[in-house]
Amino acid sequence: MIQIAIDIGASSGRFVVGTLQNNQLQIEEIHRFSNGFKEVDGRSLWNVDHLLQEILVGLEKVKKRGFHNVTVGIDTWAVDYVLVGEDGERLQEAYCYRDRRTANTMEKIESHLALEDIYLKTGIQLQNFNTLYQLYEEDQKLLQQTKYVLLIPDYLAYRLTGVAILEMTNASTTQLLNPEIRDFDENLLKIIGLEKLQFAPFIEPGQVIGELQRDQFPTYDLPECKFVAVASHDTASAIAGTPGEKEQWAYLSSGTWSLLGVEKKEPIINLQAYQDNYTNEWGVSDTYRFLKNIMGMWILQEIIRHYPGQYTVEQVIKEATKVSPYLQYINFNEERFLNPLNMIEEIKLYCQETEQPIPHTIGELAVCVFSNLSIIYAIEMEHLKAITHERIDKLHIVGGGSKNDLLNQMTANLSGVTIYAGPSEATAIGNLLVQMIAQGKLNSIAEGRELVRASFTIQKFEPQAVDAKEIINNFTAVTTKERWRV
Ligand code: LFR
Repeated sequence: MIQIAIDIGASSGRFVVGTLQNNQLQIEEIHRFSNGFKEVDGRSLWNVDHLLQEILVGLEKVKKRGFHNVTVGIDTWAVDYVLVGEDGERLQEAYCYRDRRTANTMEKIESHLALEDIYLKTGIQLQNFNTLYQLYEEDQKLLQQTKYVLLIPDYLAYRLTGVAILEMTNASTTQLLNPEIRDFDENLLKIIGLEKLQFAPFIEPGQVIGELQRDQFPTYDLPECKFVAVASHDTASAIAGTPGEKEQWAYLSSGTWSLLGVEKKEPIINLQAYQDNYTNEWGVSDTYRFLKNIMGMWILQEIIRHYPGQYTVEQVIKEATKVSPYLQYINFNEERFLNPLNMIEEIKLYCQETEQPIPHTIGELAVCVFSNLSIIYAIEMEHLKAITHERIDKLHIVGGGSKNDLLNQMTANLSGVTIYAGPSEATAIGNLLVQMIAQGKLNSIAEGRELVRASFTIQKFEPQAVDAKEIINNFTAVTTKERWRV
């Protein structure tokens, strides 16, 4: 039986077929579609019906390609959900985590439980978009009618198979679970007014969810599909598909977000991790991803959006190579860059407020983004080392952002570690590996990672001499709020 990964990111989704040939993993993309949230009456919403339709179109293509019997795994971004009623129907539109309704929710929740205690209970970073805060803002009437709160990939699988589950890796990002008991924290559930029964039964990556209910979709010519739970959180899949070997490597999953961290056997939940806002998301094979969310290619995607049809990412990177780097220092991890009305204006405003040169051209804007991302990566590598007390010799960059040679080199220079870039399709690959383990084609993630090393080109970037210290000091000086005029 052949394996198909359905990997849906914030800006696009893809179907990737994976086969093992001569001890190599071959992947082929057979369907791609767009995704993105839309602003509707001041709310940021996903179109989950569109995703479902594209999945059906993709499955038809699978059959047309001659694959009549397949296993399928779905992964998407984390934290967002759909409320489903007693009749199995969707009760509301799916909010995007960038929606502004949770801007002040953490302050409100603090009256129930100190943020520090929420962190110590869950080990999950405090981000106002976590499911916990989103559900806190949800309509209470709807919550009472809710049979299941289903995370996005679980909802899609539910519509296709009729089976409701809660996949563990993604479940951890809700900030409702306690790793000590590996179950819901009753106190947190009470705060949002939900019962544990309103979440579907847990499932681990590798377990079977159910069969595609082909009779429910009579207008589509569909293959026989067995839906397998993968690491349905895209970042969990990406790290499963990262070709790290043994110890002492960090990863940077570079897409809409930049997720920088290390893989651990145990979570690290202490004051320092809390203060630096590091998370402990659950991974495959009982691992934890100790990582930091860094605003990533989202910033660039938003800039490019203002030049409709004019530039591809590759062209923008080329423009950026023509401009001097490190002319502005901007902390892109500030809340104001999460979903500004106009990213370019927000960047310019920041530069104006901090009395720095204002970038104008697409090349200037892009190099400004890459400069500051490379600085933030370097700073976070230091934080990682300090919190984990580990040496880190290598940084594996995977995901679409790993194709950016300019940023890869800048990151190597500032962090002083060797970068191993690729594969760019690590998420789909991680999704496939879990299915292959479930099918008995592979024995473990370690074996899967070996396969990735043997199958894909990984590009190496050695650090070149730059005055990283001075650049980082300048960044810290400018991004310290007290220095601002406002
Ligand atoms: C990346 C990602 C991150 C998560 C963010 C929001 O696609 O899944 O891991 O923090 O999206 O869900």
